[in-house]
Amino acid sequence: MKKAIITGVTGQDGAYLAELLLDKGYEVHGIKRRSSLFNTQRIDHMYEDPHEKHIRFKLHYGDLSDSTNIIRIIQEVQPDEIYNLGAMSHVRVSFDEPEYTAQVDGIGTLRILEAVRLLGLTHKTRIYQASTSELYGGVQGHAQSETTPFYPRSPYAVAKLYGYWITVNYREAYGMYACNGILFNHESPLRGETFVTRKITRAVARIALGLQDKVYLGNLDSLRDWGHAKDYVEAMYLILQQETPEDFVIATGVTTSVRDFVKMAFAEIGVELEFTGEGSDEVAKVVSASNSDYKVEVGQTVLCIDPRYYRPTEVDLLLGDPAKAMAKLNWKPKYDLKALVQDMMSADVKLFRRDQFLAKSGHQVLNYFE
Ligand code: NDP
Ligand code: GDR
Repeated sequence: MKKAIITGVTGQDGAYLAELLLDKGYEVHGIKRRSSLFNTQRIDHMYEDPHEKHIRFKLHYGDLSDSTNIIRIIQEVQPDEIYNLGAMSHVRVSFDEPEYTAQVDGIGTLRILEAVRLLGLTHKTRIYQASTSELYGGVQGHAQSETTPFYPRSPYAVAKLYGYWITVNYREAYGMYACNGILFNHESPLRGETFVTRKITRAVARIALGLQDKVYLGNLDSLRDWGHAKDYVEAMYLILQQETPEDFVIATGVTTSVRDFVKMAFAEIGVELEFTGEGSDEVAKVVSASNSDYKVEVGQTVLCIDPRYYRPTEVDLLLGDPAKAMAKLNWKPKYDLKALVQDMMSADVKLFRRDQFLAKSGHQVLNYFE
């Protein structure tokens, strides 16, 4: 039985990847951080009682800022594969926590590579590094591929740039099977609530159910190449199954503005919008609402701009060229953007119907909009 370690197992990708590897018959070891409240909601459905003898999904406490626990866990597990997905993954927040982000997203990657080397597992353990389209940052104007130069535009992207190159360096210096997946944005119903797509689908669902009036967003002009996380974890797995270790861009090849994503999410509840005004004065109002089950009125302002969500340096356009992955990995996404929006919207409407029910029954429900 193959053994895999996943750092960041409690995150969006960690949860989907754990599911995929368990389906493929792996023994999966997830590294989770200690938190004062449970942080395992995304993986609870896979939980196996650690008191039982033969379990295939095991959780270990650990943190990418602590080399000692990384070495101990890798020594104990002797993994065939490590997927390094753990990170402070929010671009905007990285401007507030730049040093921590460098420690975890940059040096954390070194800690994994060096642990494998020091433990003599160089020829046994394959390593996947979660690299990102944010590396391209300021490089604009054409589809970005494995040969496009990098120009990081945030502390997050700069930290990930170190992670990218140290992975390449350990591959070249020590012959390690270590690869970068340069993944463009990928989303799902499990996406963190403060990334823009999930923030939008949650807000639209809450607006539809009368739990909220409007949503505040930042830059509506930025363009992203959005795919579905389920498709992207499949690519991570494929990258570690090749004969020779290489880096791959994973993307859909289609880019869409935040504004158009908003329109698509509202269309899922039968609402058409009109955007007026410019810059921080832009607003979106309802021009038609065809589904009488939902509490949305014509003329209602459902979106305003809050400059708090602007970034000191923005990445205006991301558009990936996945030709290499399609040819060499035989990878192809199953979800297009419309199917992704539908999946996220139906999950969030279901989620907030539960909140609506709880609120009606006198229970307090979460009211956090960030
Ligand atoms: P999430 O933010 O959903 O998950 C991040 C995971 O990392 C969580 O499990 C989190 O734990 C964990 N983590 C955070 N800090 C530490 C730390 N100090 N030590 C150990 N674990 C830590 O991210 P995604 O699942 O969306 O992304 C997975 C990876 O892929 C990340 O590295 C991200 O930067 C990268 N990436 C993501 C893309 C995307 O569009 N989703 C695109 C390209 C790259 P906790 O749950 O406790 O917070
Ligand atoms: P990104 O994702 O920065 O691309 O990083 P995010 O969803 O946070 O932002 C995408 C774009 O939307 C604009 N935006 C807003 N963003 C947020 N979060 N909140 C808002 O209110 C808002 N309004 C507009 C942003 O300015 C930006 O242009 C994600 C993360 O998953 C990274 O870890 C990953 O590496 C990259 O994708 C690829």
